[in-house]
Parts: sequence; C-alpha cells; structure tokens
Amino acid sequence: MTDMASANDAGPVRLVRNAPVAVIEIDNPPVNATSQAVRAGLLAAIREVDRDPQISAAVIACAGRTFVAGADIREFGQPPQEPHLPDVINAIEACSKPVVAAVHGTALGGGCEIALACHARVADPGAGFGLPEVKLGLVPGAGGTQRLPRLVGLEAALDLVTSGRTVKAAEALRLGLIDRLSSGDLRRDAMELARELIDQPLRRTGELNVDAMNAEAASEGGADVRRKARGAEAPGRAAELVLLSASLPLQDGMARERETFLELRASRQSAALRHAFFAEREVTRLPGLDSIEPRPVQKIGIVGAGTMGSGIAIAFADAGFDVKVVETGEQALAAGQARITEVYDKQVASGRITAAARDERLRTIGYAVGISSLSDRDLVIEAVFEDLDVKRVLFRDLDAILPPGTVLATNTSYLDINLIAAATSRPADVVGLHFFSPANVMKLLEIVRTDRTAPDVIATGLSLAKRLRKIPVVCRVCDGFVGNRILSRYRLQAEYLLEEGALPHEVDAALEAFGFPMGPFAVSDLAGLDIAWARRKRLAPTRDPRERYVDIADRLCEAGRFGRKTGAGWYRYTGGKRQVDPFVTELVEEASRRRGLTRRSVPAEEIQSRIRAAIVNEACKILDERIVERPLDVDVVMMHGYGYPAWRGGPLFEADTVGLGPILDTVQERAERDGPGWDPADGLVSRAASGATFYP
Ligand code: T1G
Repeated sequence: MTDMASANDAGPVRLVRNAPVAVIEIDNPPVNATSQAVRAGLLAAIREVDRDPQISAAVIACAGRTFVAGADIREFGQPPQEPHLPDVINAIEACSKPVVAAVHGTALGGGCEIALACHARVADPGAGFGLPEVKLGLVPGAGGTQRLPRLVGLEAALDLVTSGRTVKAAEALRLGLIDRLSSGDLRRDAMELARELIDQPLRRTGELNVDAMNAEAASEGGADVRRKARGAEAPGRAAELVLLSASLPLQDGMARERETFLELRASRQSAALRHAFFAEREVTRLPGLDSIEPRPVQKIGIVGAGTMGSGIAIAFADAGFDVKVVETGEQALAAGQARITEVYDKQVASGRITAAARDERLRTIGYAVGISSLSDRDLVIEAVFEDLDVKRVLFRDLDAILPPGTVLATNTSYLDINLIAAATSRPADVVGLHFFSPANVMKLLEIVRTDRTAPDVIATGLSLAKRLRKIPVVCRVCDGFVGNRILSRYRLQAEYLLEEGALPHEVDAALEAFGFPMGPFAVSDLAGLDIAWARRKRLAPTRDPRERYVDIADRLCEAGRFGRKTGAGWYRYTGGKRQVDPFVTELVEEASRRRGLTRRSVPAEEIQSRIRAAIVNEACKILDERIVERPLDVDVVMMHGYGYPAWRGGPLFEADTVGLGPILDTVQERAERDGPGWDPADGLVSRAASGATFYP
C-alpha cells in the first residue's frame, strides 16, 4: 500500500490517499456533528475519490469517540448553509467507487444517514445506530426515512424512525442495516471490505426496493404511533414518510422528507425539544462549581432496603460502584435482597442483561445488619422511614462511625435537610440526593444543598449523577424541594376542579391530552395516597386557614384507599386496570355540596390552563426564592421527574411561548378565589409587566 498520506486541508475532514483504498476521516469534536465545514469537507473528499484514478475505493471513518452523531443541532436556529447534507449524502451514494462506512460509537441522525448511503457498513460490536430526530421534534432530513426501509424493511424502519431508539450493532446486523461486525481493527476491516468491492457491481441503497408490509399493518402502525406520541407531531409525520418509501422513487421521497424536515425545524415543538436537549446538559454546569474537585467515591453505603433503598442500590451497582446495603434486622434485609435479586432476574428474563451480568452486579452488592459495617464507605445514603426524628438519630449515629470526608446523603422527599445536618458534627458533609422511584430507572436526581453543604460535596453529587447517567438538578431546601413542591400545588388546583364539577378521570384525561403520560390522580394512586396524607397531617398546624383546603383525599385515606397498592384510591383497580369508581364520584359530589358549589361541566381547556398556571406560578416562586438558580433547572425537573411534555420544553419555556400575560390572568383569577397560597409570584408579575421572559 503506497503511503501517500497527504491530506487536504479541508479543516475537520481529511482525505488520506492510501491506494487503492483511501480513508476519509472526519475529526470534529466532540461528536463529529456534520457542521457546515464537515459537510463541505466530506463533499470535496468524495468528489476527489471519484476523480482520482489512484483511488479505487474509500472508507469513511471518524476520529475521536464516535462516528458522526448527527447534524449540528446548534446550527438549526440559523438559515441552512450549503452544501446541504442530503446533497452530500447523495454524492456518497452516487460515487462510482465503493464507499464503506467504518462505524464506532454511535451513528445517529445524519451520521446514520451517511452510513446508509455508503455501499456497505462495518461496525464495532459496541457501536449503535439510530435516527433520533423525532426526539428533537424533527424527522430525518437526509434520506433516513427513505433509505432505512430499503435496507431493513418497512416494519423495522417504522419502529426505529418513530421511536428514535438506538440499536446495537448485533441487532443492526440482524436487521440488515450493516454488513459486518469488526473483529478488532475497525478501519482495517472496513478497508478489507472496500477492497473486496472493487470492480464489483455497487449496491446502492437508494436503488433497492422496499420490502413492504401489508397496507393494513402499515396504516395501523401509523395510527398507533400517533396515539403513543401524546401530542408530539414528529413521530406521526415520520411514519408517513417511511410508509411513502414503498411507493415513491428515492428522490421523490427525499423531496417530501426534506420539505417536512424544514417545516418541522421551524416548529415550536422542535424549538422546545432542542431547548430540552441542551438544558439537560446545561443543568449539570453550575456557576462557580466548575473548578471544584469532587470527592473520590467508590464505596457506597445504603441504609434502608425498602423500595427506594433497593432501587438506589441497583442504580449504583449498575454504574459499577461497590455497594453495601444495611437494615435494622435480618428479615427486612432479606426482603430487600430479594427485591434487588428479583429486579435483576426480570432483566435477565427480558433479555435486557445476561445471567453473567446479573451475577456480576449482585456480587458488587453486600448486605449487613446495622450501620457498623459502613465505616469504610465514601458515601452513605439513607432511605429510611420519612420521619425527621428517625433521620436525625440515624445521622447522629452515622456521624459517630464514618471517617472524615465521607459524604452523608439523605433521600428524603420533603423534610428539612438543614435540621438533619444539624444532628451531626459535620453539616458541610451533608447533602440531599433525592432519587425518584424506581430509582434505578428514573433519570432525575435532585441534589439538595443545605445552608452549609460544602461546594465539593455538591460537585460530588454532580459527578455521581454523571456516573449514574442521571440528570441532576441542584436546589436548596424548601418543602418538597422543586418537583414535589410544584406537584403539591397543582394537585390542589386539580382538587378544586373536582369540587367545581370535574371528576378525577376527566382531569386526568385533560392532562393526558395535554401530553402528561399520566394525570395527577392516577399518579397519586401509583405513588400511594398515604405519603401525601402524612405530609398534609404534618403541615396541618402550619396551614393558612384562609387557603381553600380540599379534604376528599383525606376521606379516601380514612377509608383505607391508598391507591393501587390497596386496590382502590381515586380509581378502583381490577386486573391492574383503573376504573371510575362511583364511591369516589359520590365523595366528590358530596364535597361540592359541602363547599356550597353547584357542579358544572369543566372544559378540558380550562383544566389545562389552570393546571399550567399553577405550575408556572409555583415554579416562578421557586426561582424568586433562589431555591434554584435558573429557569432551566425547573424545566428539567418537571420534564424528567414529573412527565411535563418535553415537546413543550418544560413549563417556563412554554410560558414564554404562551405569553406570561394570559398565564398571570389565570393566576390572579385563582388568587381571588382560592386564597393566599395562590398569590401571583413576584417574578411573574414583574416579567409580565415589563415584557421580559424566563428565557431571554
Ligand atoms: N449537535 C451539536 N452538539 C451536540 C450534538 C449534536 N448533534 N450531539 C451532542 N452534542 C454536544 C452536547 O451538547 C455536548 O456538548 C457534547 O456534544 C457531548 O454530548 C439531518 C437533522 C451523541 C449519544 O440527536 O444523543 O442529524 O454540553 O454530553 O452523553 O437527519 O450527545 O459538552 O457543550 O450528550 O456521550 C440527530 C444527539 C441530530 C444526537 C453522546 N442526532 N446527541 O452522548 O455526550 S439531527 C442526535 C446525543 C440530525 C439529520 C438530522 C449524545 C451522544 P457540551 P453529551 P454523551
């Protein structure tokens, strides 16, 4: 092989003129996104390959940690610049010489589309492929909806394009998305395949026929996609384009795709989802903390092996930590161990992990009775009974046995962590790590700093979140922190709607139509009504008598109806399905009578606007009180912990879009009727008056 390693100087794209197989290398950190310079360099390189008689084939590969992870999302707010990615990709496919993609890391979006237009694809066994554009409110814009079905068939293409999920290389091979798995040296294997294709008829993806599924299954696929999208537009539009691939020539299909892509790129939903994408990353960067070194943490202690403690143990074991779970007695410990083992057994049964991986994870989790075995831990998290005195005693005892520097964390959902920290001699080492159930699944982690938490302890929390692949939001202490505080507020507004005429299933239906995966009453039944009941009883002495209080939930609890776990709450449950219960309807109607209200039919739009106003107003108060630093902190909590539709960008992003004036009007109307807890937030009043927004 002539070592003619002379590269053109087209910035992030190098053409290495090995003969007969050249290498086109893209080097655009951090994820080789197809910026304008990458597109121009790639087009120039592929034209050179076509032109140079010394070159008989080419491999497209990437430097750094991944193959092209897509178009550069940061460019979307600007006017499109040539060369456009579809043109570059068409040039790859039209090349007169074989072009092979060498994929490592993740080929996503435009990256996957580049690979699809190559004449063959070789992947690292650990590589992934996906078209996640729908997660940004878009559809693939460079041939993905038209070429993928030509390689994998309509059914698989519908699944991948409308879900945006990433498939691992083994599945990609099985689907026909790739041709080979690399045996070790990816570039060598790709060059080998390219060499084999020299002088062979080129297999151009765009010229393949689509293996169409039957029309009925296709239309069902499209309808099912829209139902699951819960108001998001992109998945349904993507489904239409994939189905069109079976009836249109490639370029006609790509023209329809490009038209849809440009339309959606200008849409509110896409702006909201792109905001959400960057907010999830921005939220991990707190002003003033970027230079603080986190404490080294590898050994984790977890006190309490109940639902939360077990889930937290699994989350840390999955991330490769050394975990020790303790309980007060053998029976509770055994129950926790059984709970953890059951989760892993289910993952093996579903094929999510292998039995060997399960055994490896279970080996990293130790169990003991009592806290004395935790003295070698770097971090100890308590997930015991939600009672302040219990937690204070526990922290006092932990303080006595843990070495200096160990971080003491509480998983409390509501309690004042300043008071828990005050029970120790080391309040600077105390922090809240509020996981959401199931703790090994839910992405959100509220990192709650007390008045005295040391900066390096907060930095430790952020570092742990990254290793746990969770999304952290740092907040200060208040009742319910961010998410639960807002949830309590809008759940109360939902109960006012019951007194005025709505029924639980109507409120839930309106909010599920708004885009929440589940309405507040169904969520209550899932979480358990008794938890919020205990909090209301604890707060009762401090409740402002002027504020409208609804006792329907108390009556349900007094009747032993704690939700799914007791077979009845706001709904009755038979076979896991929720059903409207006349008992609850009667309770609600009786509450209206006691309030002296004549029930009326409440339109879904009113339910949605009042709930959104309640959320925005409380979120703004949280900002005003500096519980969090930025609007995006609240938006990320609500999207990742409470199901606020990401295609709305989170409550404060959406408030800017809807307009703060109309939202303030709704808040002020409720304040007159519902009492002092509903006073408009100062920040909402001032922004509405000045025309300012939450996101300048
Ligand atoms: N554009 C611009 N920046 C991006 C980016 C992208 N596509 N992907 C990641 N980044 C930045 C990210 O903001 C962060 O920056 C850094 O890279 C590391 O990312 C035409 C139109 C690839 C799986 O949707 O899923 O192609 O915060 O922290 O956890 O049809 O990034 O450090 O400043 O997430 O290792 C389709 C989105 C685009 C993929 C890596 N592609 N990215 O995860 O690192 S639309 C996507 C990801 C498209 C075509 C259409 C992940 C990742 P900073 P990270 P990671």
